[in-house]
Amino acid sequence: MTAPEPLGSVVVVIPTYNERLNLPLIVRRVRAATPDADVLVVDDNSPDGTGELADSLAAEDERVRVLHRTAKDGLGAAYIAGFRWALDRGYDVIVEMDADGSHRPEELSLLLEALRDADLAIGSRWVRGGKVHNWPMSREVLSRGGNTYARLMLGIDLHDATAGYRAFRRTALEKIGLDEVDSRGYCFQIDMALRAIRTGLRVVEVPINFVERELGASKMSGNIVAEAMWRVTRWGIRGRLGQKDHRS
Ligand SMILES: Nc1nc2c(ncn2[C@@H]2O[C@H](COP(=O)(O)OP(=O)(O)OP(=O)(O)O)[C@@H](O)[C@H]2O)c(=O)[nH]1
Ligand SMILES: [Mg+2]
Repeated sequence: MTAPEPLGSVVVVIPTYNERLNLPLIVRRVRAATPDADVLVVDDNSPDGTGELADSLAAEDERVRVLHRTAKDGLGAAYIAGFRWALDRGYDVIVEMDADGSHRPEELSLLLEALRDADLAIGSRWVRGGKVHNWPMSREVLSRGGNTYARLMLGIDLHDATAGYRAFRRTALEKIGLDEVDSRGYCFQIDMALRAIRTGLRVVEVPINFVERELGASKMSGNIVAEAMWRVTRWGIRGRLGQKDHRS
């Protein structure tokens, strides 16, 4: 048996918009759980001062970095900016993680382990062993329903295509190509998963414990759900018409 290939340098990208209460907690947990990983906070000029708080965390810890953007432009755009930053600096593994504690840093090692045999590891709520904690039934119905719709519409074998806890190999992001991705809300996650699968990358789902945020406000909105619905519908129809390129 050959030894598993080393994964290399890791950066955890954390997008923030008004996460002042959560940011110090999540950064501390990431640093404790994976001391060798760097952290990049991508802040969209949060009115509550999250960006300045991120700067002070970065001043205390050289492994913490901050990317400031000028205005709220959606989760997808923030991640794309963070991915570009990470690729430019040569990181081998790029992780997506919410700031609100829903994605437990203590489970990051599970994703990184799974990435040894994959190009993209997705922390999944809806595979055997996956769990959600403190979610109202309405959110569970929305997430399960959205995932079932995406699976049937797009013909992909993923149970949690909207999950936002992910680890990519840099080569995966390079192959996917970030220039054409313009999904804004959590549809961004479906978009990236679909592109990964259609590019022929190895995608695995890892069961996680997803914990509903306790502090701060959700950014989920009707617009975000609507964007996901119309984009998935359009990609599904294009796929059926044989147009593999699902660019919007
Ligand atoms: N930079 C940036 N971050 C964002 C933006 N929208 C959301 N985020 C961050 O993305 C992460 C996920 O956002 P949430 O509001 O938790 O959305 P969600 O997890 O789908 O919704 P909940 O389950 O209700 O928490 C959090 O860290 C947010 O601060 C944005 O426009 N820009
Ligand atoms: Mg959340």
